[in-house]
Amino acid sequence: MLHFYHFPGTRGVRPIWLCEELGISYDVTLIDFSQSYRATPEWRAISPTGKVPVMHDTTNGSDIRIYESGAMVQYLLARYADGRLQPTPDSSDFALYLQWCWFAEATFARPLGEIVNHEREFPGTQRIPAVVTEMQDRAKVCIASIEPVLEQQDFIVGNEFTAADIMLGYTLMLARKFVPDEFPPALARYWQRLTQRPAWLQATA
Ligand SMILES: N[C@@H](CCC(=O)N[C@@H](CS)C(=O)NCC(=O)O)C(=O)O
Repeated sequence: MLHFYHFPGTRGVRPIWLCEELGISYDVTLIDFSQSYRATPEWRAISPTGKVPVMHDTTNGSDIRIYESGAMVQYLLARYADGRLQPTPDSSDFALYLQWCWFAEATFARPLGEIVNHEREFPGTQRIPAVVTEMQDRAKVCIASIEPVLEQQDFIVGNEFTAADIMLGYTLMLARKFVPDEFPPALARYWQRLTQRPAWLQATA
């Protein structure tokens, strides 16, 4: 059985959405997302950095526990997807598939996550608007970089939905929240395409 420690609206959406797309069963423990709970020895024993998500796989007697949402996506694809939702390594799309998976978390989600942290650590009048604007600008560069790609195709790697769309879809959820501008047209259509998928609706319910 697959088990996720999760909190709604956070990166656990990615592996849960993937399970929904693949028809894999799983269960979820919703954790107390307060900083005080996440600092407890009990939670730090499960998640040493205090973050979510954490995945625990006990399928067939295994006892595998990991954090990092992208690693969970990769693991689930390798173990349980039978080749679905990712191009094969010999395909010409494979390198771009990897690029977009990493871009979603390492480059695009980074300034957005820092906005979350800034708002938490510097609430109210302590908030430094210029710092937030600089982080929003970095996210806007990412948005501008994917718009021409999505003008040419339905999904980020081509016309087929892949797990790179799952990686990016969650980041777009953050961008919607923390970047005030509307998405440009092709990205807005892509966002609609993603958020109409039954698996997305289930994962974010
Ligand atoms: N790269 C990690 C990031 C994990 C992460 O930052 N999780 C956020 C929620 S989406 C969190 O727990 N934030 C609380 C904190 O940073 O203390 C992943 O993809 O799993």
